[in-house]
Amino acid sequence: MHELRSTHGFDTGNIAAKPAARSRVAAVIPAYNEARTLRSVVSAVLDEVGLVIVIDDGSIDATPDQIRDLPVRLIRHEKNLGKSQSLADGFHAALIAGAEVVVTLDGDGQHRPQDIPALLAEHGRYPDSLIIGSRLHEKANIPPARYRANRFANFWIAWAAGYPICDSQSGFRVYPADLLKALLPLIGKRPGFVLESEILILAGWRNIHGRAVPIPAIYPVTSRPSHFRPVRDIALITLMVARHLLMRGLHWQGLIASLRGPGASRTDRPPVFEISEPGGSRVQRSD
Ligand SMILES: Nc1nc2c(ncn2[C@@H]2O[C@H](COP(=O)(O)OP(=O)(O)OP(=O)(O)O)[C@@H](O)[C@H]2O)c(=O)[nH]1
Ligand SMILES: [Mg+2]
Repeated sequence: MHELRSTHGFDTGNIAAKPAARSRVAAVIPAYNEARTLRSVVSAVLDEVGLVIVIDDGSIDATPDQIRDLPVRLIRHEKNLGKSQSLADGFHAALIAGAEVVVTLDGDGQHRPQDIPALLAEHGRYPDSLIIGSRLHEKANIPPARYRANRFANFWIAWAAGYPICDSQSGFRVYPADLLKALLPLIGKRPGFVLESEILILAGWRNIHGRAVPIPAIYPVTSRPSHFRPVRDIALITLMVARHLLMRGLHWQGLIASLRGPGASRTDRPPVFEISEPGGSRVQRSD
């Protein structure tokens, strides 16, 4: 890994113009061959947070060229290391820069930067929680195979974490810096998409639950093919979950807690999740 640009931090650029509440918020954006969408994503995120960190994960297209003139911190992996490692490097850079809050979102345009304020508002109400932009209530907009893979992952991760989880695979999240400082040293290097799932489990064991904020499920017909390889990536996540379950003697009480109440993952009855409306009121939704 090397840093292409290190001059951008919280104390430079247009940070002074940002509302104080957002000035210590960093966004971490992993990007692997996202030349088509990255510039518009990053430009919009710059309006929302104090520092933007982009990890170019060994892209072989023009991804880094798209943002060279923007005031972002750009980290480059010489070869592709996976989303987990990209996020981990971004988290470390954000913490070193003094971030108090870290937003993550994808570089492919599936997460709308204009939804960042809604996630940050939920963070403001629950500053110790992990906030998750949740998409699965929009089942009709999600390719069926991706929807099924997400529900499969939800079941196992909720079991291991010990509570019902709406959307365990969403990369649109808000992390309190203290949570990252506590968990990153425990996790180390992880392949594929494993890191985000493992954080949910380890946070759950500390009674830190993900709180869902509804966001649209965006799967444009013109988008590039997903990098997510359902068999390999779900297998890696399942192995990680199995390891944690075995370490905890299968954690049966976690299974019961994850199935309890409205968040049940039974397939004969659609799960109902407690999610926040923009005004802060709580409603029950089903997918
Ligand atoms: N898949 C993948 N994504 C990476 C990698 N490194 C960074 N990323 C970024 O991680 C984000 C998520 O990747 P996607 O392939 O879109 O995965 P996803 O959004 O979970 O899957 P879809 O819902 O099918 O789009 C994107 O911003 C990628 O550019 C990598 O090695 N593999
Ligand atoms: Mg995507």
